[in-house]
Amino acid sequence: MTILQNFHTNLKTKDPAIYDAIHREFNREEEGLELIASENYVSTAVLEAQGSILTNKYAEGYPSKRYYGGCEFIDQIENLAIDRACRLFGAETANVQPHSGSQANMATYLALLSPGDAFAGMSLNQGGHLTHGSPANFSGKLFKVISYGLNPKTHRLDYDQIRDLIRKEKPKVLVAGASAYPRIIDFEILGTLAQEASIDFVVDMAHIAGLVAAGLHPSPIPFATYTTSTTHKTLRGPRGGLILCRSDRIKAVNSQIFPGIQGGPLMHVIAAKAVAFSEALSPSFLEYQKATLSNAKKLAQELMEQGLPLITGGTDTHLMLADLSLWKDGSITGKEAEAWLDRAGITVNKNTVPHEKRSPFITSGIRIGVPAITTRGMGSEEMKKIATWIIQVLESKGDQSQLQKIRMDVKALCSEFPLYGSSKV
Ligand code: DSN
Repeated sequence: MTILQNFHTNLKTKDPAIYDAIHREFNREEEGLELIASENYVSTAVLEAQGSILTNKYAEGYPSKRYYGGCEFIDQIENLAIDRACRLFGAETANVQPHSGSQANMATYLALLSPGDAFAGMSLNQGGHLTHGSPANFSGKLFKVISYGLNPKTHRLDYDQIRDLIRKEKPKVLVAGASAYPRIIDFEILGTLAQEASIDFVVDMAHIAGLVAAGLHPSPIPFATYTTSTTHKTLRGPRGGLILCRSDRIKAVNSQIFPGIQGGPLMHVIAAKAVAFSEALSPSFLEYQKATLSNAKKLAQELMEQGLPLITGGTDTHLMLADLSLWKDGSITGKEAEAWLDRAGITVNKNTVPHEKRSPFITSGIRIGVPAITTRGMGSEEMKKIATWIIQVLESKGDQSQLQKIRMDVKALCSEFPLYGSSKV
């Protein structure tokens, strides 16, 4: 029996269309190389908790303060999730109810700012996130946004520039964190800048939360008013959000999550978060995060040795950003590279580069991350092969027969690292 058959015996007969789509997605995940930096594979224990009967329960409110009866076991689950999150990150307290990272960020902004107030955040096209002030997002619509970016020469965060911006523009909050930044973020310096200006400091550590939990990236917890995260990236839990803070700060953010922007918490997801936090507290999680970092370094080194320029010349984290505008004649776009790699069974996403000249729908870069392939157990040898395939795909310029051949090689490699111990559904 494979995991899908175990999980979906009823679904198969009751809703074959959905079963079939899940089955096909499982095969896609199993047979391809998942290099989207924000994705990962959860454990079967996380899957079981998230697929559990807890989805039946309404539990608006917080442990011991619910608006519905019958919450005694729900309270146990939420308290366990909070305790484990606090132990994992060394935080005083937590809100584990945000349905997503966006909602975690929204709750912290609303706890600290009124509509029209100003905050400073990293701009999306320099590696930030939509919720850090993009005009297309609630964060850019509700608040005045002061965007900071990277040093144009080094493509690294420029802390002097951020200090000057804070002094000049006087935002009420400094937001840090990134979706496509391959280097360590110095939360101590940023926290000091916020402190000097007597403003609050919010850190969205979604991408690096697993590395922070393992002690392999400096923690923002000692410096930030609120630290937000998703739970499904390097942290390898279910899709969802999380807020960590000091005990005297929790009330403001709790009331923004509920009743402010959410109703009933997703208790099946909170149970799955609790399971993932427990897994992240185990020694094997540290080994996993160490392997993630060494795979990222190896893949980056191989790509660069084979001629593909990376922004900042490498990585300190789980991801890297390839700059196609500097590769050969610069004519290949991120959009083309993403499509060709997809046809070869390698999933990445197109991404803007710091000096981007193309639109965000076309781009000149691709973002490449290793958390998912590291979860499968791949290591140094595999990174070498993957780098070579990426280069071959780019050199193929989309030639269908070459992409098909690489796809077969990718599939053969993936069959040596089966997901959930299953070789075929
Ligand atoms: N979509 C996520 C990412 O890929 O980085 C951010 O929310």
